[in-house]
Amino acid sequence: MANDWWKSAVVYQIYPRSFQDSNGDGVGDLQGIRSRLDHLEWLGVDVLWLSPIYASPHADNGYDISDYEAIDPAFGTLEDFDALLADVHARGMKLVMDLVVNHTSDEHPWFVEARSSVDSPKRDWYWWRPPRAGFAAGQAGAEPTNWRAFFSGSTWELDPASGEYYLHLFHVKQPDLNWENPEVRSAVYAMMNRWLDRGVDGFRMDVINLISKVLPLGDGEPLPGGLGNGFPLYANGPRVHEFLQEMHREVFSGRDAELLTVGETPGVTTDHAVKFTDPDRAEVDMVFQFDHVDVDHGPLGKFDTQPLDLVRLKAILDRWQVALAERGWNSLYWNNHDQPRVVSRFGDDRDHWAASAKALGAVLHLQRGTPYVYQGEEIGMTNAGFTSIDQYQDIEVHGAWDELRAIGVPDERILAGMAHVSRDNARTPVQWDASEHAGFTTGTPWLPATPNHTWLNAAAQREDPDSVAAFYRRLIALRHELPVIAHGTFEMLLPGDPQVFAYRRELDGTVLTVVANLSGDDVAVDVEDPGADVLVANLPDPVVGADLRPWEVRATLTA
Ligand code: TEU
Repeated sequence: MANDWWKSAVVYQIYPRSFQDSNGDGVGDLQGIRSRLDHLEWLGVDVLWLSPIYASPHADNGYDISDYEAIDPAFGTLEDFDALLADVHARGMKLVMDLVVNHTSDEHPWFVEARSSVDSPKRDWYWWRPPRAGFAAGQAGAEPTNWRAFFSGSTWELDPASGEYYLHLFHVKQPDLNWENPEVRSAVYAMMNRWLDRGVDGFRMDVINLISKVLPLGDGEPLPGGLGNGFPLYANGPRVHEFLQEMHREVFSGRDAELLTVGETPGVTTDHAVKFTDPDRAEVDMVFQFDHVDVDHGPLGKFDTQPLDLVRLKAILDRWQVALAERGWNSLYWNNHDQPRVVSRFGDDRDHWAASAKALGAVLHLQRGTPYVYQGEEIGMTNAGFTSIDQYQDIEVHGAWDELRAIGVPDERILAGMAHVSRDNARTPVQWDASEHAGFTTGTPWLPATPNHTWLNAAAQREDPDSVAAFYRRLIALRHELPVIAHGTFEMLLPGDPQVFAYRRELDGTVLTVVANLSGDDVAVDVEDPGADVLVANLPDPVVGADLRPWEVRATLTA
């Protein structure tokens, strides 16, 4: 197996809670995943990435882990896991686990012990600080730094017993591990090694570029609302590359070629991304950057959603293609469990649902990088259509609701933003068929299935050669078949065009040209080679060189 087999691979992300329930409790589980492997094999994906299935109080749906060695009973048992892994391998696929080690749950025994006493041998496994000088514990403004947490409020929580605060970049139930402490790092590496020894094929590393903080911890630039922006003080921090190189030595060396490692890296710059993914540096295979999915955020954050500026979106993706052309490697994604559904966000889920889902799929999959398909994306699943705050389960939404109301943003505006970009949009049950609850569960689903499952579902699409799913299947097969897709150069075309996304790929004399109309108007394009053959298209009777119809995509090949 070539060392860079993952350059021609496609990864499929499973969010177990919403994928398939097998026991009627309304929560997806490992046996449920086993029962749906046919679909994934049919689709042709190479690697499955499982969002966290470890023991967890589920404050953040499993991104708050209380035991790295155990499977959460909601999902099954270790035996179920071994059976799933064996099934996945038997079908020629790989299985990658989520690794959440910037923080644990506050219910993890490490934190319970750390919290028990200032003298605990585990005290220094987390970040403890006294109140700010001149302030009493609990007094307003006593937090050791002014940082705002990702899920609203301060990043510091007072532990009344000791009068000290602990750091949580995310939720109060997600205390940050102190990676400065070598014992923490050894414990994490040992745990990773045990999972690899068990047979897993790699890791998707949650917020891995946040593990090294600038010391001493200090205040960030003030934000509206009184807190400060700590991000530059803990993202891409001073020791992050050193830690990942150490992890590589301690965990991956010797078995690296078979594995896939991907770092989730919010706020990563292209310079850091090259460092993270340059094979000579031995850190990770690829990272997830966020610039393109932050494109519609407004001054008040993600829920202050702005209309898509396509020229800007293209400039961002072009910049990433260019920056990682010589060294390093891109991940390509529109969707994951934290992002709204792309057909609703950048496509047109009302008038051109199928065409826009396919056009967006093609534009992404034919770029240079490893594509990730998030469950349900392959059938063009849409946003949830929630209209009231009570319909949401996500902690991020509820934190933001309180915070935005407190600064006077009208409810309707907040709800409109949430309907566009809340994470729950991605977390409704996978729409398997037209039956009640979309075939996801026989019980009551933890989040309701979207009503459009009566016509938008996998069963219907598997029978239809023109379906969104059939189109994704073809895109995945093309990456396996055509080296120009995996390995060719990338050149953006028509960068200033506000409706067309077009680019050219080239390898050893083979030229692949992609032209996509990401609008509902007819538009002219003049960048295709008139002698080229249509490789893949989303509308009937494509004609090379003709005006693009609404949401039409054509990929053409010249040998
Ligand atoms: O997400 C980290 C992250 O920076 C974002 O995706 C974040 O959730 C989003 O910007 C909020 O709007 C990872 C996981 O993917 C996410 O599900 C977890 O909640 C988070 O880390 C904490 O573990």
